[in-house]
Amino acid sequence: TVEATFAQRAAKATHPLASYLLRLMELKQSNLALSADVTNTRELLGLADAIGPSIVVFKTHYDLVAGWDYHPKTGTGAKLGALARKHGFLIFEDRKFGDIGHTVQMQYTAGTARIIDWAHIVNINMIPGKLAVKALSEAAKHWRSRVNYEVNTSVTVGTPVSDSFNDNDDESEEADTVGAMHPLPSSTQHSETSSVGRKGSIVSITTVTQSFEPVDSPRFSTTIAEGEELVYAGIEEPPWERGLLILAQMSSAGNYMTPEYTRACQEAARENKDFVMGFISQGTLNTEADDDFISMTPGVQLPPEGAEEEAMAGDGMGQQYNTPAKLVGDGGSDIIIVGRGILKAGAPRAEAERYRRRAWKAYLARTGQLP
Ligand code: UP6
Repeated sequence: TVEATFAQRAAKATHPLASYLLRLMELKQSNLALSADVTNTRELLGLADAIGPSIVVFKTHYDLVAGWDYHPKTGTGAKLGALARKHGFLIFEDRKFGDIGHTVQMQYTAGTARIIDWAHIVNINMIPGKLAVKALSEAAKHWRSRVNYEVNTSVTVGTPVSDSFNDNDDESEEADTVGAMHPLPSSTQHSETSSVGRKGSIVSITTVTQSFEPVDSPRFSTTIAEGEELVYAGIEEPPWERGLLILAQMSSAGNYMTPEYTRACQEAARENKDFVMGFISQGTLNTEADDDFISMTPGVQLPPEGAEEEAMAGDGMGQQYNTPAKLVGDGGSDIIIVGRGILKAGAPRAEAERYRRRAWKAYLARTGQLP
């Protein structure tokens, strides 16, 4: 798969969310994920809006964000969802689940955060064993059937959205679940109708383009330098599916993930193909003929503009950095995950574009698309 283009892989991918993501990558010419490690919601949403055009995945650690609003319809998850639809990216909560199956199921679907409602993608540490993967997969299946049910029963073409949802904020799970993805409209919201196909049936649903207070975090209001065109083009909304990444290799020095452990992760992925869309790894883990998993790689930094592209130093706390050329080009990784390389830059937007261009070029070179 390292030589296949994202478009070719999208066409034959069996996981709907993986297929969507690969198409999104081709369309936006981006294999960049932003690791949005900021500590308040204002900065988080400001980042999603400012960097959204350059990325295909927005990675969160919701538990380090102060003031995360847990409201299913108007909270931080729902707002991120609106920005994801606006710019075309998927939300990846880097929760690194790591407990027994029953517990991770509950952590994924319940509690205050209700991660499954707003995160398209989550990931898991394989330490507890393969059955934890199965447990998350079951939870996602259940969630999806509930969403299907909700969409089929409560939303029909032409029905004003405001009538379709329960506004009384009760504890009803169904109302909350759909509400998270289709926030209640306010007078400033505008709605449109689109078609979504699932399980072979086309259901017309009314989507709401949510508007909320403008996010004008001064830190991320930098404009793109002249000549740096954004490449975003429109794409339909993502399928109502959830996906899992298995944490198979880490970027940190001295981590305990042995080759044997990584092989076990590959096995678990192959056994749960309908839910596992890929890996967090330091390169491609597609080692068998049938494998077509997406690899996302953290531990990425570029030297300053103009400097030779070579390995960067770590952060003094174990993190090790490599360049897009090494990870995507030589290692066969698909998506680079960048946090501080972009967040700490003087002009984060322009810096995100620089990472996007470099990672995309490494992909083009790998797949023989450079002249
Ligand atoms: N991350 C790693 N290495 C891994 C797995 N995950 O760094 O093996 C995550 C971190 C952080 C991000 O939790 O959110 O990727 C890297 O951020 P940085 O680019 O600022 O180092």
